[in-house]
Amino acid sequence: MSLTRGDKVVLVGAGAVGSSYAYALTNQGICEELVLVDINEAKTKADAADLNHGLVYAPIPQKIKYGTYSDCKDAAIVVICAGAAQKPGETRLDLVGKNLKIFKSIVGSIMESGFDGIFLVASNPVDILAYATWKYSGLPKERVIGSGTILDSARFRYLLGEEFDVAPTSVHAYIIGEHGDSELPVWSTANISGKQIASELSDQRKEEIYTQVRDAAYEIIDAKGATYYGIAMGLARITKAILRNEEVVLPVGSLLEGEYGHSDVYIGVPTVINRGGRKNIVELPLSPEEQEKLAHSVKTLKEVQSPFWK
Ligand code: 6V0
Repeated sequence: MSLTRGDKVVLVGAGAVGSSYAYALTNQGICEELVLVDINEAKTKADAADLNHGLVYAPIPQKIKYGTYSDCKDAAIVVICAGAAQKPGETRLDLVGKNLKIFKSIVGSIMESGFDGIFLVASNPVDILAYATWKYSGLPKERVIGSGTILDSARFRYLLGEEFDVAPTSVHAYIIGEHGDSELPVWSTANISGKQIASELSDQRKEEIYTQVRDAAYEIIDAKGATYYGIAMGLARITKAILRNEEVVLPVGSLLEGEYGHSDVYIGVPTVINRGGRKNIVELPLSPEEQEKLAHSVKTLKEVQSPFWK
């Protein structure tokens, strides 16, 4: 396993998601050094100052500053939350062309710094941009991770926790596939401390819960313009798993190379995360119906992605 050095994190794109992620990192004391990079220099410098003013109340000493791409040189992780956000009514896939251009330039600048760590990508459409980051950077697949279905699975576990009146941490259930409309719930393995839950819910209730998960982003964006706290906490969780070499299973965006019968696509699947980045993909025993839905999700992504890589 190739290990990354230190625990320096560089965040590129300190908007709603990025600054919430920075706040989560600072509060949880996940890294000792955090650099914020953004084209909006004045706002991002102010964010760095604001975070520094809270350091006396943080759990560990930390160095936080506004920086440039040259700061990526010795970073363990570069997290990308930059880019145009989803507008009301716009699907994540609509954002592709806009954000691919931005990513080519951002990833190029990061690699020019001599960066040799792990990329964590959150910008949408995240599966397509994680794939683009892997291609543009030339880094091994283990060192490019998308946020995948980390947020969708958290929403699913939260709703199931409410349904069964149990803590969401005791619900073991995954949303896999595209972070978007073709994602699917894996009901066949969903359980509370080993007890299967699919048989305890009617088909109608299962559909309602899945629809709530799938459409949560649209509802939140309609009401407050963007979603950021949930994803920020998910990104902080992935960052901690990498820096502490946790070998924990998280539903992130990983490159498939034959797993689940698919290849050449980044998609949300349970993945073991350690200091080297992504270790291996966990292949859930999907039902035939789930396999079909995953195949549809892969197809949806490839149809959008393929024209850009011919
Ligand atoms: P935002 O608040 O507009 O922030 C974007 C930030 O990126 C701004 O601060 C910009 O100045 C900055 N930026 C733009 N271009 C560049 C560039 N070339 N270099 C450096 N910085 C740049 O958007 P928000 O924070 O709400 O969303 C950011 C991204 O996260 C979007 O693509 C969202 O769709 C995506 N999300 C992903 C989620 C997930 O589950 N993966 C969840 C929510 C949002």
